[in-house]
Amino acid sequence: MRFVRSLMKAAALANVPKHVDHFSKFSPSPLSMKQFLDFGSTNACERTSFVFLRQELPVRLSNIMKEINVLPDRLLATPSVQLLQSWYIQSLMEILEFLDKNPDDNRVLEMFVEVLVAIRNRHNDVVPTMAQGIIEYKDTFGPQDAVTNHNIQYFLDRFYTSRISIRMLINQHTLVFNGNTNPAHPNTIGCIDSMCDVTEVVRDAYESAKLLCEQYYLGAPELELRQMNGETHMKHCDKTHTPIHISYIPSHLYHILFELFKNAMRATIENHEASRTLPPIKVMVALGGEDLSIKMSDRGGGVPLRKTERLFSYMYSTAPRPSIGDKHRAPLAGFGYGLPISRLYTRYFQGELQLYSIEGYGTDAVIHLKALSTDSVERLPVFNKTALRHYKLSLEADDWCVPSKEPLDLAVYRTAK
Ligand code: W6P
Repeated sequence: MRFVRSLMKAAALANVPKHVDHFSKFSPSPLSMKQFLDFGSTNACERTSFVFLRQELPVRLSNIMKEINVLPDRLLATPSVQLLQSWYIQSLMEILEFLDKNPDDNRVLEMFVEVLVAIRNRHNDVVPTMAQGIIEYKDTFGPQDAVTNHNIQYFLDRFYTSRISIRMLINQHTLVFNGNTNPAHPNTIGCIDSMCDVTEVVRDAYESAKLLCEQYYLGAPELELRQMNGETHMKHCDKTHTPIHISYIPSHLYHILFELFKNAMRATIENHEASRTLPPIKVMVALGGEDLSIKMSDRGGGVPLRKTERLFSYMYSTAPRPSIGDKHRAPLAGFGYGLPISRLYTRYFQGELQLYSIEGYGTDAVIHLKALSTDSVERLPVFNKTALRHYKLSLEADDWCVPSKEPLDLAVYRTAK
């Protein structure tokens, strides 16, 4: 019996590349915030969601599995990336089991939820595992060239976006169809809040970052919060006090803001060690007809322009994780991938995250989100020829001059009179 089962398992495994080829030929189908909300409201139908997901999850998994396969061989061969690939293969096989199951059978639907939960857990540590792969690669082959750096940046942005989107689909299905509604948040459907109070999330994220900051530094900068509800057309409404609501995933927004607050607090404190007062972190929340924007300004001394790109670089920010109990570990150091992944969260629903730093003064971090749920549509990577071309870019000569360190010897040009 065991023998038969292991034979079947081997057969399934052997068929995986065929399935990956098949499903990667489809483009992922981006959902809008409104579609996510519809899945979980009155016309919610677990059967429809199941039929959609048993196709869409393999499509999203296969698209990114194809892209993992074009990573540099030396990175692909690391134990971490091998482990990661085995998770993707296992999860894909588990979902494919449902392709020939009856959607009208409630036991099938129940089993599907269980499998999704198991898949979510299996992939919990994808980010640190991938980071470990990058470390192994860097340790073995040294600091990499600009092309490798670019390719890894390009790949990880797409890989982590894919992961965010797959987890979003799994979270929505498992939360909406487990029968519970959250009484504290009647407007939430799964993990989406159709009335997400942005200012409230800003305060929450500030308070958590403040606690962490006080543990480490014995103090934290104050928060100065202002808002402008530019969509309030009523004369007697105070634009600075009418709450600002959008359809969004509060946990994503919290994650982004918490990360930004940690960075702003650390910069502020380390830049004012000598003085007795700390300049506050100023946050402005503004709602317009199209955008919801949040600007967070610190006076932490800023970062030189040359180094701002590095703040989003996976290669640069991949350092061995500080061991637990390490006295010198800085809890506000930004945990490596915090900023790049926060930017992916904003872009995932067509938003953006930008840093504008003034060296010698401070930094403005600006988040732009879509104010309208009809504009909030998933932004998803697709594996096609264009994507493949990005990896094939070779190290050709740059089309801008390289400034020379040697002063130009103008004597050469002096012509005889
Ligand atoms: C800094 C560096 C940084 C990154 C992100 C957010 C705020 C800040 N402030 O100095």
